[in-house]
Amino acid sequence: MKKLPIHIKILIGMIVGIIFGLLAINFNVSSFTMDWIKPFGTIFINMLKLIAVPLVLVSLIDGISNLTDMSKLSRIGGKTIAFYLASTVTAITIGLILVNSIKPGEFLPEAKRIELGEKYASEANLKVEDASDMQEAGPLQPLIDIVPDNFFNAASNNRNMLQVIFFAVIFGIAMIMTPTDKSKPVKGFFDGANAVILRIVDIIMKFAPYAVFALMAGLIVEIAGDDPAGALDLFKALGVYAVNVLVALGLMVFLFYPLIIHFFTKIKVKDFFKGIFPAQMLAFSTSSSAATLPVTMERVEQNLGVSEEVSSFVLPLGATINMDGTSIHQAVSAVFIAQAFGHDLTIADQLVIVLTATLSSIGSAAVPSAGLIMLVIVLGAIGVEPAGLALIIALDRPLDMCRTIVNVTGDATVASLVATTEGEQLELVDDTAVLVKD
Ligand code: DAS
Repeated sequence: MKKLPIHIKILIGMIVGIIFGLLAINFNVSSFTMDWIKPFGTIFINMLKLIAVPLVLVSLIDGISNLTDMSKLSRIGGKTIAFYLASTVTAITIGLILVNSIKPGEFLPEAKRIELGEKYASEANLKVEDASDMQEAGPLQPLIDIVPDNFFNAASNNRNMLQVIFFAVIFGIAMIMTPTDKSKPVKGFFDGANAVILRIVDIIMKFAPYAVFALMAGLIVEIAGDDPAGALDLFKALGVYAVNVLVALGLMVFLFYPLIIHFFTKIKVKDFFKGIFPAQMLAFSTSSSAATLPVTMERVEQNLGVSEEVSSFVLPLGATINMDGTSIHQAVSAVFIAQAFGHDLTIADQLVIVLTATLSSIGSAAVPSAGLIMLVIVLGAIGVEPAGLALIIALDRPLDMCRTIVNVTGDATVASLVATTEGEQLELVDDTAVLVKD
């Protein structure tokens, strides 16, 4: 087991968990499963919730404070960030349209959805807004709620993640504006803290195969009740959910990005895909935009003709703050979990998902399963208990491999677009891009 790649281990954990759950129902040991197995899955989810706030804080502060070259930032930074935000909001919108039309969560029987919703809501320590607060809330209350009045309060509850993000953005920008001799030690601290936090994420994810086993066994027992055939409802709902995510990811890679390349750059779509294919494959196998970044940069410069000046700014920034695939996964997963818990989402909730999935994809670190951890933000923001992660954790790794391809392809698309707006004439001469300045 030691030598197997993590995603194979997680797959084994999922299969063994399903078998264990079905056998538990058959041999009437469901309560043993709920009392002695499922808690290990709950502990894993609590560890993910534990690391979410520190991860957002250090990865956003570190990412923003890397934008030190304000002069370069002003020339190409503005349009780079505008293109990144536009592609992320497009991705989330595609995801939301699909998940609200297909409704994967409603493949679970209604009675089960209501039961799950009540169970998880009662377990939730979500503070229930007092009705009077809601009455006082004016139209700009969501905006007021983003600004924390006490940082430690904000950091104390995953529901306040937007407040943590607000603080991180302000802190990062202030670091850029502070004279280097003063901000250097702070920058060093956050560089180090970021590395340590990512190491903690790495350690937590080593427990994933065992946690997925415990969570799947618990889910099977919870959803199938005393009839093993009831597990089919779970498999159906998870299958439709996975297809839903993959279709949205596919629309980005095979429709949205090619349209941008075709209509707004001088690169032929087939050359674009030939150029970045090795980076896409590395993204798939590593589930990490950061690990793929050196190859993404080399392919975008060598084969797409983007200058080193543009790629060395746009791509590292993109690997940190532009994760279109992750934002799709978060939007679809949040709505799927809400549906599975019988939690009706309003249009306002959907808009909150657009905002929080955009922000959490910005805050997501470019490492495996970072998007899963940041999903805690989106769930908390729409009042859905993050323990609902149990439903989708088993599929997270294979979906992470796919969504990281989209993250990397989106970065390469924006780099090509920025290069074109910088007047970089990209001509391919026998498969190598020749950079000709206009
Ligand atoms: N695997 C992350 C990345 O490197 C994205 C994610 O976890 O969603 O892009």
